[in-house]
Amino acid sequence: MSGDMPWPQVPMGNKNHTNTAVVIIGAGISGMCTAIDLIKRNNCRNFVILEKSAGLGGTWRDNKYPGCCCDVWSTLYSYSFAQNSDWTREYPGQEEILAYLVGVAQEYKLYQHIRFDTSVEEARWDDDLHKWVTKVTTAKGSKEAEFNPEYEIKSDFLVSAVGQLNQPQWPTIPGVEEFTGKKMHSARWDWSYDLTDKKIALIGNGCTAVQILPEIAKVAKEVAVFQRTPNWVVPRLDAPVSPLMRNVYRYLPPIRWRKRAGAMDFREATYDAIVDSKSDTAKLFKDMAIEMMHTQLPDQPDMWEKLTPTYNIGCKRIIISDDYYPAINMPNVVLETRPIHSISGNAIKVAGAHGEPEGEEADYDLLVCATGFKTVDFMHPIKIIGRNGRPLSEVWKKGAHAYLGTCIEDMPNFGMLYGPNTNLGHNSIILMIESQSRYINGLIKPVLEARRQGKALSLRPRHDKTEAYNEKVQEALKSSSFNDPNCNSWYKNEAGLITNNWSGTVVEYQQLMAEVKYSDYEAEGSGKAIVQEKPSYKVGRVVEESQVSDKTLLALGVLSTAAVVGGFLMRNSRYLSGMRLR
Ligand code: NA7
Repeated sequence: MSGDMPWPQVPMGNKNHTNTAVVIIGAGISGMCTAIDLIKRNNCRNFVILEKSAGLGGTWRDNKYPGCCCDVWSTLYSYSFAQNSDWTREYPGQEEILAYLVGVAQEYKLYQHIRFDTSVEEARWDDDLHKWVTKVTTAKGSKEAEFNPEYEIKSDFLVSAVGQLNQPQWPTIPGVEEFTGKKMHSARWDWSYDLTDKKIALIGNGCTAVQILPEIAKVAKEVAVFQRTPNWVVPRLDAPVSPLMRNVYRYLPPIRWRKRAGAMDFREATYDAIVDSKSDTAKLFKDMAIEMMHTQLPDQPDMWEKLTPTYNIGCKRIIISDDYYPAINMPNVVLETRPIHSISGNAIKVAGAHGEPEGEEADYDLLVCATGFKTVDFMHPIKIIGRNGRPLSEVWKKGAHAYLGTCIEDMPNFGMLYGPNTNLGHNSIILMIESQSRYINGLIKPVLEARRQGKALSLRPRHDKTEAYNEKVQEALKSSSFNDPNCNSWYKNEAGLITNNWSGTVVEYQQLMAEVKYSDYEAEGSGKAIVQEKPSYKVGRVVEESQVSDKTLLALGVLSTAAVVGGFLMRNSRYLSGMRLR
């Protein structure tokens, strides 16, 4: 396998099973993007992707509950360099997204780099070697585990691509662990369980629960939805994409680009609605939400009261759905807004105004916990130990933070994707991930060069730069809707610090990430002259917003139609001339 390619083009072979240039943790959208950029931008195939699951796709493999789909338009939900013309709906479903990711992995020959069923337990920076030492275990019951249950891999660079929505959060309700019926977390769905005619308790009413309810209510005998806090729900306006339009997007790329740029423009324009409760767009979204609720639940003021939030729109993730309220209105669905007191056996007891058990307890066959993820415990449960043996938990004792949401002080040669303060409430996360992947690859470049020269180089973000950056982000977030004290959300940690969301638009972030300034980093090792001689490196940004007028795109559309038709005629000229002869 090692072949005769020079390093770092040579992929890891058997002999280098435990020694590589780059370790990437996670084979989801972020890990795949970083790997593709390593190949394209650094001409590097000397890397390994460690994946805990038995397949790739990350969150799109984990989350396969009924109705699972993305709340970002399909037109924006693909890599900019691998745009998908084949989405069958305006909002893509989980199975289609997973199939798309598998296709991309095949196209870039990523499978040869992925070690499935391989879980990272710990990664420790070795100050003497200038390398990360990553400890992995292989899944119990796998063939690998029979002879190689755990081992270590040394690498020059470490990338965390484990995402923010990775570890399921189970509710802390007394008795939930002992529930005697069937119990599932939304991110661990058991499709072998038949829902037909079952009595189902659905805990939660976030984005996930809202997608699950309409599907399970179709077949269940009864569904009780346990809502703790109401959410703002706006229309989704989903629709199929016809085969004709899919062909148009495939063969006339300018039309696809126009659609994508339009979606980007619209999504960026909704930024105000999310962060500024006094903005016109926030008011527009609120009005839309209320109008839809009143239309879909006509003449039900009691329900309107239960379902209308008292906090700013955007404070929690805005839910996009056309079918949640109609599902709530079904005769076999009950909305329960009293808190859950406890669970015993397969029964749920609710609580009255003072926390005391109230009313009859009800029995359920199935308990669905659509209760989200451990979002503020970034990289949980992996132990990361940096320079001078400093654990990440100590760096983050006041809350997760990173330089540009990507690099962490005292963690040399380390980058993370979808890290602290990089989540969005208004646009596609893939846009942020691509920026981070480019940036991280800009950091990896001199590290690879140093090793190629037989030297070592470590880069870690400067403390003052990290502090100044995060102060600025937190200052901007203070006045945003995310900070509304009237709501709790997965964007904040227990102390109320917003650790998950970015404070600006996507374009602002992309601009910030378009250049790697090595002077923002402490450089150490025999190869440090490499970055001293070239203090910065432009990685650029993917420009997704509209740049050209509709007229120009129309002209491009006409040209590409001519090119397609011309190509067709040339390819078939013999056949066509044969036709003429006959
Ligand atoms: P979320 O958005 O974290 O929602 C979790 C839901 O579970 C939310 O409605 C919570 O109520 C509810 N919850 C959590 N614990 C309890 C208890 N103990 N009792 C009742 N209800 C509870 O997770 P999702 O999976 O829906 O979405 C996560 C992201 O995935 C989403 O934003 C998209 O980006 C994709 P609360 O509102 O906290 O009162």
